[in-house]
Amino acid sequence: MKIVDAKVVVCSPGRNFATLKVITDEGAHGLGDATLNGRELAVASYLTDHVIPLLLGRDPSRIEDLWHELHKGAYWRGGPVTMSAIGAVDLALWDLKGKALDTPVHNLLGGAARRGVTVYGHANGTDVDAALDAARGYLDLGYEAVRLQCGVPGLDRTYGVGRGDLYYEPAQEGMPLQETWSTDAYLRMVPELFAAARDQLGWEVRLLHDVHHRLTPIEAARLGKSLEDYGLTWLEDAVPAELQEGFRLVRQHTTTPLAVGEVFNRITDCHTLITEQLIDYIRVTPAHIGGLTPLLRVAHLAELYHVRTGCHGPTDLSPVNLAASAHFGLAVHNFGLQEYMRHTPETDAVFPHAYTFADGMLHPGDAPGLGVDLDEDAAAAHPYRPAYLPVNRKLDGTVHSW
Ligand code: EZ4
Ligand code: CO
Repeated sequence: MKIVDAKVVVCSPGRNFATLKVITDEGAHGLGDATLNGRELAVASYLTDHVIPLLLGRDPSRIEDLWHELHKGAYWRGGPVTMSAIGAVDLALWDLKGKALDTPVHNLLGGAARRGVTVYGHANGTDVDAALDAARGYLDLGYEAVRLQCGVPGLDRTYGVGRGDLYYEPAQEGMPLQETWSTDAYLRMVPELFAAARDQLGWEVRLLHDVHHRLTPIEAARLGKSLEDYGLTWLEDAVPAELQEGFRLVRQHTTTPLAVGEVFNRITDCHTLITEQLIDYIRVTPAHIGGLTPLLRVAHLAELYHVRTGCHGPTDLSPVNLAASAHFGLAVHNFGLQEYMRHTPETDAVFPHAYTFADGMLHPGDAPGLGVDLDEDAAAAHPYRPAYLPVNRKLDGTVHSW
């Protein structure tokens, strides 16, 4: 089998997605997700201008070898653009291998290790009552776990608070929006949210919260301590993790479980976090860590250190990435929990897929490969539209992490 053609399709069925399609001489095709929110065209160019020419004529069954060639062969290793491009190739090759062997990718990864992939939904609202109403909506849909986010009194908008429906989308068309931030107001709000949640929702539901990289280690330690009585499943991205040692300070002070990793793109971004047991869940995701090949390596390292997986699963990655996460989550022993934000009907129409949701779980289905297709005619009806994540500033105007 040989790769005879490949292309990148960029489309915007409600939001932008970049998809790599690799075609073989036997007429099969594999799909990879190349989406990097707000930098879609950079990954598309990396693939079209620099990677696709290298793939033509190559044997797509040699996934491990091609991965290392793309990673080491460029000399310039790592970074979100490079690793998203390599990740798209890797996913397309796993998809092709499954199709060539007429078996779902989870079978190639060791086979099903559980009934399904337990997921959490995003419940949010402008205030505590609205967030808890949204959480009840998820429980009615069968979810066992929900992430709770709510507005911060005194701030116009904050991360994680959408438009009150199932479809949260932080990227906005045009130039980036400016949002504002107050750590003090935020730290007052979160414990009130979770006290009310346990009071009104009870203790059966698993609860999570995403700090979105906005605290320092000592602030995160204080937040973690203040949430201990509410039994969170995890506190996410408590601090930016470029400094992995920063998590030592958080860990020393709180038993609230910690999760991080959605912006990581290499195993070296998390090896200290894992080997020092500074976290409980590693949230790297197939498309951004460089594909299923390195994701498996991270998971196997994590298993030794009692760290479970919790792949990032936002709607700003396509159904191709979600399917890859579902196959991985079904098969890997130390799977923890999967983020699941529902894609819009327009997105689902462009990416018909075999995975299904029922009773709080995703199942990848048993279609060969990843089980996702790309309807190119439907995609062509939704051309790329520039859109960016917001920029965040403290009340005095200083730029802060968004
Ligand atoms: O803000 O994927 O846990 N989920 C998240 C996401 C991220 C977006 C950024 O593109 O933090 O909502
Ligand atoms: Co997050």
